[in-house]
Amino acid sequence: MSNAIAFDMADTASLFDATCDELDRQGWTVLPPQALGNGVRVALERFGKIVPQYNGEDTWEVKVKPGFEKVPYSQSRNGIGPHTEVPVGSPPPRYLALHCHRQARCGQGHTRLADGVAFCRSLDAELQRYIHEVPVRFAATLVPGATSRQTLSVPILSDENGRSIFRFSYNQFLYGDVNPSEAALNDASGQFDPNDPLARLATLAAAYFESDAAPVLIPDGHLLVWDNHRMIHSRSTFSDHARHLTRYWVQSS
Ligand SMILES: O=C(O)CCC(=O)C(=O)O
Ligand SMILES: [Fe+2]
Repeated sequence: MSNAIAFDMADTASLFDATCDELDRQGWTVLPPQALGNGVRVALERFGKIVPQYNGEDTWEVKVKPGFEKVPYSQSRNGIGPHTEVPVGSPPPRYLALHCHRQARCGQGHTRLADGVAFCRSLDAELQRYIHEVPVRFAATLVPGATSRQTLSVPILSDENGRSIFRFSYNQFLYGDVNPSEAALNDASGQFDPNDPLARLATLAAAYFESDAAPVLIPDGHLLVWDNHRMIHSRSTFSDHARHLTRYWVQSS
């Protein structure tokens, strides 16, 4: 093995160690293209096993497709409220990853991240009790308006096999589904019961995001990875149709 290759491998290994530390510390990290020389899949194997998504495939293209102009959906240009991925999963994927092929050039389209556990600590005693004790029926359709949906009843913050898992969906709490249809959005039309704990949590999370979320505009060729049992993410609206990311779900043992 040449010295240059040996140096490159050592370099990549220390880069990984640094990013793993950052992931542990702040709940998310961005891997640069140099760390992805052997491919995104090889890089993600450091974190766990890539698992199939709602479509049964290992990857999901976060890319604008026609038909989703009015809904807060990954394949639209619309913003998406604060959520964790796959709250109906038991467990949800431990890590989420977004590999950026081409970021929006319009200055928007940020993936925003905030610490869900810190958000929980910011709540009043009544809501703290609610998130720990009251099961919430999470519901997810694969595509807005589809008939088949997955559901799971579990408290927002639960302990599963000795690990704390945080689940959240602004869409679900306000519109009844992780991927609400246009009809569900119109039905609600801004009428929320201010005493409903789920509506209160959705509103509080949106405000928390305004002040505390880190806006990440993943550069082309980079891979954003975050801890989906701890972090909440959202997306800002954008206008550039060419934005293209590939999403991965990673499960750890
Ligand atoms: O487009 C993004 O930055 C994130 C979209 C999203 O929430 C997802 O694909 O899970
Ligand atoms: Fe998401």
